[in-house]
Amino acid sequence: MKVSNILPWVIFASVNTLAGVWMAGLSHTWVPPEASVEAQLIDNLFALLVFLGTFIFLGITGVLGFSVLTGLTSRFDTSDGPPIEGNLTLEIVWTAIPIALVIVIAGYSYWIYDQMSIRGPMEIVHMHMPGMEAAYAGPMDGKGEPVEAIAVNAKQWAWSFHYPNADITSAELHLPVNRRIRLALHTEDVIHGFYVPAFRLKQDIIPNRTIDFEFTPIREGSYRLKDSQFSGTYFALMQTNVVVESPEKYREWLSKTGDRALVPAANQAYEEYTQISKKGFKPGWATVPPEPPPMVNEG
Ligand SMILES: [Cu+2]
Repeated sequence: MKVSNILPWVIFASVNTLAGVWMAGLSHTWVPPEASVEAQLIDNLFALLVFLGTFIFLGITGVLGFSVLTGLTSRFDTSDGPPIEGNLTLEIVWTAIPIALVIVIAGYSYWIYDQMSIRGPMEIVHMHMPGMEAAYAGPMDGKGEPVEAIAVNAKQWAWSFHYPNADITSAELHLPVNRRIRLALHTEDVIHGFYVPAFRLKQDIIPNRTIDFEFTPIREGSYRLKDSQFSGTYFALMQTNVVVESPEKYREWLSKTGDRALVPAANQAYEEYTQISKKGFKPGWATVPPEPPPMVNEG
């Protein structure tokens, strides 16, 4: 094959690669700031997918555009195109490449999932790579720091968080920065979804089962926890703040909150429902009344 035939393809592929790398870099600006170690891992996977998508998209549209521009026939040529039957080499190549890509993406995704070691459903389905010991984390994280254990309670339609070491309950999730967090996710009624976009983490909470869920917040700030499941009428209101703060500030918050009395948490779903029923509005169909708001140390 003559160099003059290969060179344009090499240039074309290099331009595509550069465009792909540029888009992959750009993809980090399309998502919320990375507030957890896991978010960094997920964003790297996302960047890889953006790179591959860009390369393939430009590759195909480039060849298509080139073919259209260079393959134009003269205005009055009504003859048929050459009867191309098939090309075994081409068919093998365009089958092998996607298969290889899928294997690479699947392997990399699983490696990332394992790196995250969020535990979560892994323990329930025992989905471990053959010969790979499950990283059943003990009370200490890999650096010998104690894992911060917090119990998360979900119900229609409110989140509450119990800190067993300080024996306090809060309607907001406070977390110390750069510490391994282990949440014990529990629901009192239906399936709810623990979803924090800034952490790029989502875990469904299943009735009659407590799911351990681990991650490491790395960026101080206030983020939103949402319910990613349709858990009924007021699911959209099932939101609260996630506050990531310095260990000092966290300890301060724990002790301050410990001095406050237990009171019913502010709960928009409950308030709205109570108002509506006070007005005597009858929707005409059965609806699930919200659970009474959780008792939290906010008195
Ligand atoms: Cu919910």
